[in-house]
Amino acid sequence: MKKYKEVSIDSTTQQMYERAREMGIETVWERLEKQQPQCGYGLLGVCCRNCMMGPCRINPFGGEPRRGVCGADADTIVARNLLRMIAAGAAAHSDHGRHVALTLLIAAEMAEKFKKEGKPVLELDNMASSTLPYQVRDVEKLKAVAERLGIETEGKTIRELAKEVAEVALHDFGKQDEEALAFLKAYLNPKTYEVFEKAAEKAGMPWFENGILPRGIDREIVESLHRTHIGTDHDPVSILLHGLKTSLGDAWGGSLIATELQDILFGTPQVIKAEANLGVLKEDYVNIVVHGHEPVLSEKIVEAAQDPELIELAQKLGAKGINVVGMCCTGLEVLMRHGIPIAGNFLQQEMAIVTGAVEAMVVDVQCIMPATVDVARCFHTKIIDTSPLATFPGAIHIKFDERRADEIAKEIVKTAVENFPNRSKQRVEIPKEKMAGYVGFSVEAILKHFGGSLKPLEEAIVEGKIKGVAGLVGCNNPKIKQDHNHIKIANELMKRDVLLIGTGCWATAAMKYGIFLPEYADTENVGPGLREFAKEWGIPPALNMGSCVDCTRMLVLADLIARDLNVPISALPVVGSAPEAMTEKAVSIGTYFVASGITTHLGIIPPVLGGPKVVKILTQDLYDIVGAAFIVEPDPYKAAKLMYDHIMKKRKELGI
Ligand code: SF4
Ligand code: MSK
Repeated sequence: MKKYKEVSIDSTTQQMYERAREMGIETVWERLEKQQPQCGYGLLGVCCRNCMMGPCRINPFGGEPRRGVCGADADTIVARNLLRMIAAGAAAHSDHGRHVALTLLIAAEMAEKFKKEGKPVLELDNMASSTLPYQVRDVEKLKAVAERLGIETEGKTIRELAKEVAEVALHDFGKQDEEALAFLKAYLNPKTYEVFEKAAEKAGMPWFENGILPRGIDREIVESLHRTHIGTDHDPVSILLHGLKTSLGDAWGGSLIATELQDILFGTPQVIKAEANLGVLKEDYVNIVVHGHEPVLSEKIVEAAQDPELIELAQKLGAKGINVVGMCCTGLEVLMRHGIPIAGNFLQQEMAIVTGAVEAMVVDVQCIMPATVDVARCFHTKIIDTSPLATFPGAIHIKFDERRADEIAKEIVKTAVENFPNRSKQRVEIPKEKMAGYVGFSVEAILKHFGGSLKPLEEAIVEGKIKGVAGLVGCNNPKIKQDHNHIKIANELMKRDVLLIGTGCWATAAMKYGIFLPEYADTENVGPGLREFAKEWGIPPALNMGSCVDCTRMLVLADLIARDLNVPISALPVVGSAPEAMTEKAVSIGTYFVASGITTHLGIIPPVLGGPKVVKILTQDLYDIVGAAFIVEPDPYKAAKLMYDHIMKKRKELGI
């Protein structure tokens, strides 16, 4: 068993981990320990289960067997496995995006139907009617997205525009022509577009029509499965090129659609102060943790928790009120838009339950451990699963339907409230620590803050006050002490005057340690140039840009800078990092960062080391193909140095 200080640098996690051990509750760290030693073939990526002649394993030391039963060698197997990881990650993000597009469409169609039924026309045309489960909260953004997509906006109602935008988005999922995605074409600067177009030719594979430009979001994911079927694609170069293409379908397709359409439906984030860490749970309140990824659900839970009848019920049952807090990315969505506090990142999901103070953990999709149900059994906590595509044995199933969103959200909140009397007061222990921070740095909020353009930021970069920008993303992974690498890399980069932007569990980690407070710029962890810039503009030295799908906000920001400088994204002094990566989605994000021209560091070694050609392509050859590549370095200090060196190299190339 691990000592509490070994599992996390977060004192709240340490406290709850100790508590779980005292209570004999198994957590992620014990389960990881029971898995030791983990399979060496799996870690190197040289195990294949793609057909029933296998499973096959390649001897990583050069002896026999050198090939699988079909003849596939280590590089083919490693590349295929990696492509399947990218495809799964892209599928998760993109299915999320599809869900949001369908929600926008459903809302627009309901408005049309209600209008025909004689309900107030103006409200419905503006999609502002409270009879609709989902409204258009950001009309300006809807118009801006429509204009980018080339949709005529003059003389159209909001309802008509919403419908058209949703239809263009949905078309990008299933279209069958060879053209690049409509969203990609609408958002990407021509110089980067050209890089995508020519990438395959540069890699010696001119038969890739239109290079690595994704044609259909679903199509690239399906093709990934096809290519990796036994007896299909065996060249690591073509397999990985398709990996880039699939990930770009995620970046400039599925994830981008998720972010942009969520902003339309729920509002574009603006700068707001909020709090993070387990200390946001309240002893006297009904605590509801929303966990997962899709704000289509969590937005409605936040609304339902404000229902006077439900608050009254909570009070009748002895609570002071209802406290909704977030976990993982759905938490970040409501944090960014409403300042709803976030209780923690990936490795704190079990810890939140161990407080004994959670009435319900309401889950949707992705990054939710099935073990939450087992931990919840030790307390009164109810796990409520809500997505038709994610069912947890032992949980309560209240499946969500957008058409009846309000009714279902109220049912979920009521279930939580009615569980309050089952809480055992003696078994409650909520860690005290929480930290404030400023969040809500959407691209629009950043532009607004800088007076309508990115010039101040660009000038600071050119002057050298800021050396460059690093996009930090991704998960926790119990193989690394929770948050340790997130914070070390962040500090090492900020010390070198690198401005940070970030999302996902990295962003929650950063917030927990005060990095999103403007006064953090006064600490020794921030260099003089970045300090001066942050103080001049009244911003923290690191900006929270949202959830995992909001990594696209970082791409859009990089793209705007690239446009202003008339260069492809790959020319910018910009780097990415996923210090504690865990999910297949993180693999897709890392790949699309690189494919888009942003050299990206991974702090966890992905299962590729068994394929020397694959390693060379990923860490070297991609520089010639897309102008960026992967840096793999588990040591956070060395990693930060390598990332900084890359930024300085790019500065030199730009002549600044
Ligand atoms: Fe083995 Fe080839 Fe089948 Fe993979 S595809 S399991 S390497 S025979
Ligand atoms: S929640 S993908 S653990 S960042 Fe998006 Fe966190 Fe990684 Fe899930």
